Amino acid sequence: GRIIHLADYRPTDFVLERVDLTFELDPEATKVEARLIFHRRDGADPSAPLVLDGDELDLSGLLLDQMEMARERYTATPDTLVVRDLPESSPFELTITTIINPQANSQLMGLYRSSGIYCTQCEAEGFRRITYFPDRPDVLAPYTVTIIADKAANPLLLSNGNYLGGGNFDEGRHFAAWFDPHPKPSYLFALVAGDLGVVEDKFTTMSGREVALKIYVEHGKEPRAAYAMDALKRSMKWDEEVFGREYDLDIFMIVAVSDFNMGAMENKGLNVFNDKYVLADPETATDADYANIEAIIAHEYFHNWTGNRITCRDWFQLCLKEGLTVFRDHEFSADQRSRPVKRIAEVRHLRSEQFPEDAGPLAHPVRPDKYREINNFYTTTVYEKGSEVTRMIATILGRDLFKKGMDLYFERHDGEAATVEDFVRCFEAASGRDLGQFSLWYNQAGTPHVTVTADYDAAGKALTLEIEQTVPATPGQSDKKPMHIPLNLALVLEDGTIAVPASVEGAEMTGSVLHLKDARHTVTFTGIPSRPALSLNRSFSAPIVVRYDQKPADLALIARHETDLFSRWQAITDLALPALKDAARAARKGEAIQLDVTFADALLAVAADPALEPAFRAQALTLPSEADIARELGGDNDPDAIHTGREAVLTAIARTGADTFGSLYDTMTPDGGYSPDAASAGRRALRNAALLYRTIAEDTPALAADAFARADNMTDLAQALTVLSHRFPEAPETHAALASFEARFAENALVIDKWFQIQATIPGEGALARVMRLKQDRHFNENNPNRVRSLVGAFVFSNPTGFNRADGAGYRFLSEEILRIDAKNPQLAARLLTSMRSWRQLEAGRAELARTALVRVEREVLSNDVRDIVDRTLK
Ligand code: BAL
Ligand code: ZN
Repeated sequence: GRIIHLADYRPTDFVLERVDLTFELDPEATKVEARLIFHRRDGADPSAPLVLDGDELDLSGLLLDQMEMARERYTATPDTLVVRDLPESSPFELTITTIINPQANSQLMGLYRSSGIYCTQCEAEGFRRITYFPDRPDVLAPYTVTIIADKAANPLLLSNGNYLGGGNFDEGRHFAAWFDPHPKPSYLFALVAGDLGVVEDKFTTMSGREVALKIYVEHGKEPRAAYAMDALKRSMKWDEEVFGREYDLDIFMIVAVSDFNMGAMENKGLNVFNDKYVLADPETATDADYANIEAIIAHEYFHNWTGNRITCRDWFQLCLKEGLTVFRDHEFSADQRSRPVKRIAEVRHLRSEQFPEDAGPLAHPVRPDKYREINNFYTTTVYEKGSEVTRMIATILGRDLFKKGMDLYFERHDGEAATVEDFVRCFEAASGRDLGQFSLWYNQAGTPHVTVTADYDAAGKALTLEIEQTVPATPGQSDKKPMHIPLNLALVLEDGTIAVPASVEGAEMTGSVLHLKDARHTVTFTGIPSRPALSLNRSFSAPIVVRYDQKPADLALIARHETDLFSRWQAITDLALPALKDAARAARKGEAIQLDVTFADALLAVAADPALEPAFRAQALTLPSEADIARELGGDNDPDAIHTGREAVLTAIARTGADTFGSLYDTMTPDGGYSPDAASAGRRALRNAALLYRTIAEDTPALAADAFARADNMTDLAQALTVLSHRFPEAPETHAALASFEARFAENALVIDKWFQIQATIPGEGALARVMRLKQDRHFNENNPNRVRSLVGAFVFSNPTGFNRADGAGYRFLSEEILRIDAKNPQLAARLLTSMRSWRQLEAGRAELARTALVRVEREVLSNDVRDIVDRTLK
């Protein structure tokens, strides 16, 4: 595959006016007739040919204005159709016929079959697997779609927009026609056909229009779509109230399918979802599943404005829709749940997924300037860091000006394919601020490091901070410029109050936000009565790494008194990390660890504080992961030592806090039946954290086995099974629990995925053999992405000791999996291979074995997707 550059962007020579598609569905030979009306763009070369994209296509007919085209006027290959001698200015109609095979489409891109259902996935470049087309996001047109199919097998025929009508044909066939009046790019096209159950509801928009809501799921699963429907209605209401955005068609449909590469897809009026993010009931879904469903339903719905009404000019602008829409779904969840707890979860996710990406060989800017395979840029950098960049605009401008800028964006660009520059200009216009330097966040990769030293002058009652920012070198970018970093901070005095400085010099400050714009700042706060503790990057105002050598007593003060709850959690984390790093170093040398008393006291004080919400206390008790510790250690990492050290710290806390955990386990019991709301989920999370610590202290499976037997919901059941199997993999209680879980949920693939995932993440040497055995299990299906991610994905991404075996067998296993999966589903294979992104941080022996496995993939790989990842990972 060749490399595509942002700088090479040119508009098309031809403007697409209308699209009229007819599908005659057949599992192995679907006939697609595309009637496309074009005219040559004003000013375009009058002799330029029309060049259309294809992918594995076979042209079976081509008409120009209903007339057969002369053979010498066009050239068709599987991946392109070039048509010459077209009219200079008048519109013309091309009719293109292709025959495609949905049943054989194992890539799950374009039109494919999932459990007997026809469905499509077109983002980013799947439409070109259906017909020849200008398959790029800046080509927008209204679509009419007619679907013809066997009625008994496919009573349901769906596409984008509003339903026009339908009827019966001969031989048991029928048809349905749909019209989408909103001009859209091809990546938002969708078609679904088959036999599905439906859950129906209605929503009345703020201007009083009634919208029919339909969620389609496999027959019998309708009750499990109720929560998704509720989340959808809350999303629609929230977008009206918070962003002033109203829905714009007569119908909004969601279809759940079981074979899907992504989480979900925002096709206009017809979202297609991975069923994992639709189906939930207390018996089969965890609290985390409910939260994910709520967030993803909202995310895809919010795309209707940020992505669909305003789309992207080209794929380099992907963050324009994704970063912004993640920001919107984060805000939605924060409003529906607990804002600080949500923020903590977001930051944990960003640090564990995006920070390693930004610090490794796959680092790229939020708005990349080149790509070889666009599928590989649906990354946590584009999504989550993109969201943080949007959040920083809101922080810098303040709520009102941010809203004014968003309104201007909708007003200026509705119906257009826009760029990041267009977006930023709206906030500049709304605020009168220059966001030129700020825009570096879109173009410079790498996580900025901000180093702070503090000096308190007691006589002058002044605090001076030396603040230095550096942005690490990343692939293709060695010299970085200083960024505009909005650093929210508080000076916490000994009595727990927050100091209000008389003056601030050395950097601009708005409210509690310090604006860092230079490589170095010397900032002086006056009127500070005593030496304060420094609470930096409150609410995680910027996606940076802060380096400040804070005394443990100061961190404990912040953990107790900060008004910003995120910062209280951060202080606990800052106490935990040195302890965990020391423990890893000690474990590597075979030494015992000494638990830091300040850390243990601060942690247990938070855990026991009834004034704090349970979900927050549970977050505090969830120590940084082994991957977090590895990242902090920075290199020469031994995953076994990190694991052993962390276990030692957990054990010390479990013993010190035995009373606290005992009483939490007894008191955080449910009041009444299961409810997925955030407060109830928080109590379960805290009780389940206590279960873990109690089990560690007691070192027997009894309590977890009891919890497993008593659980009346999947959250508690899955946690009990995790504690049992991760702590006592060979205990009879564990074997019994795994067997009973499997027997009880054998018919529910999504629950069996949890069973795979729990077993795939059992730490230690036995993991690889266990995973290989589970691959032979009757429930495993190598063609289903959810199954592969639950078993192979969980092992390579979330089992640091099992995967990083010192003998390299984990890496060899991954290389074989990649090569086999790649032959069927390159996107899935490429995604799995990103688990190797931090291989250079491993100690020398493992790093060499990892490199050898990567070289093998590089030598034997077939797809552009995997080749792109492996080449960059090795570079
Ligand atoms: N556009 C791909 C799926 C999503 O981000 O919503
Ligand atoms: Zn999205």
